[in-house]
Amino acid sequence: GPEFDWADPFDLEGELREEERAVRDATRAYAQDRLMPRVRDAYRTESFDRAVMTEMGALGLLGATLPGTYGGAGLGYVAYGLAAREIERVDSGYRSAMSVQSSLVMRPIFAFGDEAQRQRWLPKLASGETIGCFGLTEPDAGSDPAAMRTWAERIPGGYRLTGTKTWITNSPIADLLLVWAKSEAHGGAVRGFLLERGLKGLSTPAIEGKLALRASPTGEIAMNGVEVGEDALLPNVSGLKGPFACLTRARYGIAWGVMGAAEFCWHAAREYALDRKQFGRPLAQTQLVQKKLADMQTEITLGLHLALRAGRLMDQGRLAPEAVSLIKRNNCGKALTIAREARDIHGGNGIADDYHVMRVAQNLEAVNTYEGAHDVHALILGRAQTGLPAF
Ligand code: TGC
Ligand code: FAD
Repeated sequence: GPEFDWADPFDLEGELREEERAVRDATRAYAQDRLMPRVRDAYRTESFDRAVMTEMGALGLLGATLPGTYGGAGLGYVAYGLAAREIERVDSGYRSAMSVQSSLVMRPIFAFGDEAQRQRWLPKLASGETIGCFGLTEPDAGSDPAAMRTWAERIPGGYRLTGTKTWITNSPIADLLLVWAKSEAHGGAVRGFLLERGLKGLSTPAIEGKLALRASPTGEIAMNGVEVGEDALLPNVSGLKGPFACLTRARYGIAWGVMGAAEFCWHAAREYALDRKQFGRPLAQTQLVQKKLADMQTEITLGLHLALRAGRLMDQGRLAPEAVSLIKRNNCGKALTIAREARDIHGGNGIADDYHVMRVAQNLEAVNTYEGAHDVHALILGRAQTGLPAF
């Protein structure tokens, strides 16, 4: 009869194309050889090695789905998802860096920028020489970005921006800050502006003391009358659908990424339970632990296969944003539960960073909140099936 592969029960591998497997293998080798040895200390000391960006750039992981003309690798969405899974198998913060640069900075410049903006920014973002960030969230506008207050006043030849963005991945180290603001010249509509570090009135203080995603810098973008020219405006999108369209792609990548984090925890818990003996037998030979491992295997298998289906649909332009909400929500929630269980199976050792599982669980707390909190995605799905917005 057919053999059961406990690690891949429904043959995900067999559904992948050769070039997708090649991207996955190259990313896995990089992540395990270069990121894994750095992550414990990076997390301890809250430090992010800028070289990670140029390394990812050299591998073609930044803006990977964009065409080669702008430095992209022209990959499909399944390959992009597989790469996110491999990077996040090490740390959600490294996947954050890849997601933000690719889906939240390069994609909008490609889709909504003019040719001059594309040529000026995309190749250097693709190589990782330039680091970008995405400023949507504000202190009083998180789940509800429509409540944003950042204002772009019309001035001769350009705009003057005033406001504060917060919880912005990579803002403290970004060279290029994509900021969404309500624009006086456009009847108060939300528009995207490209701000360069060094502008007068612009600062990016770091948020200190995070207990999640410590290997990923997070900060504010404070704009105190920052003046920019007309060429800072992204000309080809108006309204919240601009930032939301970027979020759809980033959320898709997260749905894959968190499954990598969950797989790390599952495999670590299984190995630990096989090695660790209490009451005269391995922990793995107890019913409670076996049930936990079976639940992990089941949820990861379901989550990965749905992520693959999502990627195929996205490549065909057939994946609706609501479907992305479903998979972002479910995969993040399930990954978080799995990471907490894996931490528990590790006993006291589970709280030590050498065992990694608690770092992964802490990270997933944040991933379950950013890019649309778990419950907010439930409300998106509730609206989609009842027609009634309950936000
Ligand atoms: P709503 O009326 O629903 O939509 C306004 C306009 O936008 C369109 N739209 C979308 N378009 C494309 N893709 C999507 N996903 C879209 N979602 C909505 C919509 O059709 C409409 O267009 P139009 O032409 O009619 O104007 O707006 P709402 O204000 O009612 O929205 C409610 C809600 C909850 C869905 C939305 O505000 C939301 O998604 N909130 C969550 C906020 C969020 O996700 N923030 C993320 C910030 S970035 C981040 O966290 C990065 S972390 C990255 C990392 O480090 O990896
Ligand atoms: P709130 O909106 O205040 O929500 C708090 C709680 O209330 C959540 O549980 C939520 O589900 C719940 N809630 C909210 N509204 C409702 C409702 N109507 N009904 C029921 N429950 C509700 N933003 C960016 O723009 N760019 C970035 O790069 C970025 N990076 C981030 C990195 C990190 C590490 C973190 C933690 C956040 C980042 N964010 C970023 C911000 C992130 O998108 C927001 O934190 C998120 O959207 C939630 O907003 P909030 O924190 O204001 O929470």
